[in-house]
Amino acid sequence: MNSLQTTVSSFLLAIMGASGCAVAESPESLGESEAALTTGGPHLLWQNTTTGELSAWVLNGTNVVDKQPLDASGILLVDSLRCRATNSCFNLSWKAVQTRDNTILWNNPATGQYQEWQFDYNGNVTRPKRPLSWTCTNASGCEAAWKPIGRTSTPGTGDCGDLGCFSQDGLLWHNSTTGEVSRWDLDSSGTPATSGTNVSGKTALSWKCGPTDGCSQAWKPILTADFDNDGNSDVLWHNAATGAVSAWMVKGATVVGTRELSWKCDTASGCAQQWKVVGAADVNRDGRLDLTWHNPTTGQVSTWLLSDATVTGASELSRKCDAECSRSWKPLGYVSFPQLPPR
Ligand SMILES: [Ca+2]
Ligand SMILES: [Ca+2]
Repeated sequence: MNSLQTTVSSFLLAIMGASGCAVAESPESLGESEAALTTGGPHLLWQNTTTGELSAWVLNGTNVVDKQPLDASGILLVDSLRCRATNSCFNLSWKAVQTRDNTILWNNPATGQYQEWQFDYNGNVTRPKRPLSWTCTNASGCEAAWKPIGRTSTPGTGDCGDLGCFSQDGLLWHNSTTGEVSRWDLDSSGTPATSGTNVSGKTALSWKCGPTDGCSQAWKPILTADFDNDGNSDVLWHNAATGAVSAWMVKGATVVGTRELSWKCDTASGCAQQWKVVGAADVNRDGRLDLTWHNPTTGQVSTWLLSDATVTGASELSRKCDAECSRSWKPLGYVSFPQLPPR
């Protein structure tokens, strides 16, 4: 057995060793003492694809301490918002693109719209933002050609004023036919409901991943996250054939290099078929991003703990979402709850 196989096998052993079974039951309210645990994060957000219900596993490191329901009652009076947790519109119309901090970005493929929710310390959705000013529709050919990868941040540059440089938000896309990786730049001016919803333009990254060099056949973009904590969101890719998981390290719109993780998840070992990336967050709270996977068959949720590109070990959550659970629930990604207000 070569070192690669050893690495894959030891990963599988590490994440498959635990036993036990639990499903994501209906959400429960948290007591006051438990509520204190819900501030900050990361916590793992799930969606019931039948009912649309949202529920978070509240994490204390790798221990799941309770669930926090996401109650969308705060938005029920907003007639224009066609997706809410009290009906089944999620699986019919709107699909989650990415969670980040206390936000969820949704896409309606029928209209090509993208819209963000913000929620408060109780998980109530308080601020459904206006849909982004650009759409990516089927009619225009955009939806077939371009897939959203995730939200991005880019540090501000130039004369930033007395308050310092604000980061520029964006939404990154990949066109697997042309190879282009391009960002919608989001204008952060305006009211809280409109800030970040005006697409001011688009910016192509300096590297492409298309079919001419074999890239887009082998590599799929997984998510965006800032792996080196420099304020620029990086792009994580997975090659299921080789198992390689590698990030494009980004500065502004320039890809300055790659960072390949020391562990792999390939097809030959069965890993790539069984495990799907859930999200990147600092699960063990050591200041470095980690990468979390879910196995819908066994229910395990396991995290590669990262130190730069080195995977230092795997850490499995205390709760599982197995095959029965996975028929209804799917992980959307990590969220964090804002701090409780002062009393
Ligand atoms: Ca970065
Ligand atoms: Ca970490």
